[in-house]
Amino acid sequence: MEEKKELLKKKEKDMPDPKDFTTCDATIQMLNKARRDGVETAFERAHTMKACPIGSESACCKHCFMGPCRLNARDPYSKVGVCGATIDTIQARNFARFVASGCAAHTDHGMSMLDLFREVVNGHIKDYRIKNPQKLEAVAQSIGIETEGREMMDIAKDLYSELERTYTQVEGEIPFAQRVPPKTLETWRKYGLVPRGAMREIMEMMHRTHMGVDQDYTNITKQFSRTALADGWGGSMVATEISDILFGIPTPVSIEVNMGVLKEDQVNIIVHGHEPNLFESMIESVSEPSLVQAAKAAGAKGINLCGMCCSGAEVLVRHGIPHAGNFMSTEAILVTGAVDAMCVDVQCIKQGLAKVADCYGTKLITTNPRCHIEGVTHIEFHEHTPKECTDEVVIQAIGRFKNRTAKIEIPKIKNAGVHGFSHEYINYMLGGSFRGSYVPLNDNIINGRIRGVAGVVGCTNPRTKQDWIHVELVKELIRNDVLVLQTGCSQIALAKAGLTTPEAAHLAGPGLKEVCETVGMPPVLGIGSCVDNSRILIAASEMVKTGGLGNSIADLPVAGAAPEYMSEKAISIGQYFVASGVFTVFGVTFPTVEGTKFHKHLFEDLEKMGMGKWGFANDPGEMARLIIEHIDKKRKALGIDKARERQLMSMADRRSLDAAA
Ligand code: NFS
Ligand code: SF4
Repeated sequence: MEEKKELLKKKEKDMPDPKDFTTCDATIQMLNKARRDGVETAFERAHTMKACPIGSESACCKHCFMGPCRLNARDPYSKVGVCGATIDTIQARNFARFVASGCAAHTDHGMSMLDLFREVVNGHIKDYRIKNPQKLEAVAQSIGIETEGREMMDIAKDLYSELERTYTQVEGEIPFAQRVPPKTLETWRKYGLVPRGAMREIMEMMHRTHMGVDQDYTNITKQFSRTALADGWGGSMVATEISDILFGIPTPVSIEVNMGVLKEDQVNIIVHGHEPNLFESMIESVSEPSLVQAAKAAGAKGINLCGMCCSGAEVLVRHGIPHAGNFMSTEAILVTGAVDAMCVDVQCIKQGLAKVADCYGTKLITTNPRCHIEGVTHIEFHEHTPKECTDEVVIQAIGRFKNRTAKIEIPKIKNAGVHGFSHEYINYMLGGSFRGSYVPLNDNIINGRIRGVAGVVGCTNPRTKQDWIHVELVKELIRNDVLVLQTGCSQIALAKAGLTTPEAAHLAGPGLKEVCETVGMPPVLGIGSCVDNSRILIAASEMVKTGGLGNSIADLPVAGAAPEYMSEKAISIGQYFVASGVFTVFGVTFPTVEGTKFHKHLFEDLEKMGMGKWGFANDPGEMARLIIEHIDKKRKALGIDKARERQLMSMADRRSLDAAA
């Protein structure tokens, strides 16, 4: 016993200060409280759990039972697996399975949205409806469905059966391939990358990575590119478009972010996960008069609903619901003791939440048949009767409020910001309602005020200081006149840092600052959840279509980054951006051995084939340098580098004039 206590004390002594784990002040405050309360989080576990060096470089294979086989990452060609698989085969197969899993997560989510749409269209579900008929028509038209003079429901039925092909189609190209700029599509066709249905691509990917099938890393790369494209231009894009049709297109709203959105005197409910239908129903339940009354009867001033992670990012842009924090704050927020219920659906739900929730008496509730957690209450969400589940969650939350015993400490930190820049809104914002177009954006890129565009997205990861790389990278990019688009947990990191306000324009370089001030927009545009990365693909296609910036996505002065990623979904997203023509930089770790043929294939060869390429850096300054260098290279190839030089020159002139005055 004594020995164990000693050990515990020692462990605590060796533990870094929470300030070394995160730059999020609210999370730091809660991690300090967690230590006092004897509660452990993923930050401490990441510190004590050393990442396996062989696994982290993808130098091992357990695809059959002659193995597992471990190769030598320091001397990768000195050994092969029992079956003879080389380091390149092993890495490519592992990478392919990350993509397959990530793609499966997004497409299964997208297919759930489509299931919901079908049932709404068939009239079997009355709790949801088509909220945005204009969007329905626009999406239908974009894939060649006749809309002129037709009933909305007829168009909707056709749209459903067309979009179902995104998942189930055995042969031929997915519907949204029609949105891809022709030259980009030509490249895909040349290498056989245009996806059929996602189910088929994922199945073939799993088959080809089975022991003894595809053993040429270049051929495996083709199939995982195709699988990833079935995510970005398929499953994810359908999820976004159907959500817009059913729940409305996001437009900029001012919202509050951070743990300070919790209210001590109210019943606090957090929704954490990915599927908007659960959240939409929860919004209904918390405003149900009888439940509000019940909350008041229990002594609460009301019911306070907040989001976290992607669920949060998605409703934040649609309804302006406050957002309590990103992935690495989900355990920490329970330490406040103020969360009465945390309701989760799928993806990025740490099992560790169960123990923390238990310590503070928070009701943790799973709702999706795909995601149960051992020992956690499950209240299944049925989309035909959605409120049965969400009303019950509210009732449980009220019960917990009434019997609160945990000591409550809510960090008094809230950050305001503007979010919800859908591709449609960017169009409108820049061109106005009569002449909505991407011409002003392209013009400002061509004349050099905006140097280029970067998508900074993705998770937070306890193997690096939470939020730090996101924030430093984005600051450096906007300082250099790069307009930043954001989704997912990254968007929340920047919101907490105050960069999603129009006032943040003063942190931008002179050109970007001028554009932001003219339009009244922040230099950092929050777009939504991770499936909403598909909005960035559409924006990129629009930029190509608008003209003046080349013929394919690969010609654009744009780049992407997921500086603190942790999930397989991020790998799938990264690969669909790369295959679409975007230079994409990841941080934290990269699952390849440097110097191998496969590594070179991802980091160099794909670009020569007309696609984008991967990059890696751990330092935000270095990451920014890679991105800016790439943007400048593309500007030069487009012949618009001179415009920027002139623009910078005129700034210098202006400054010398100022000095003279
Ligand atoms: Ni994206 Fe969303 Fe966050 Fe990462 Fe997880 S919540 S889908 S995977 S951790 S950004
Ligand atoms: Fe080893 Fe080959 Fe089996 Fe992989 S497939 S575990 S490399 S024998």
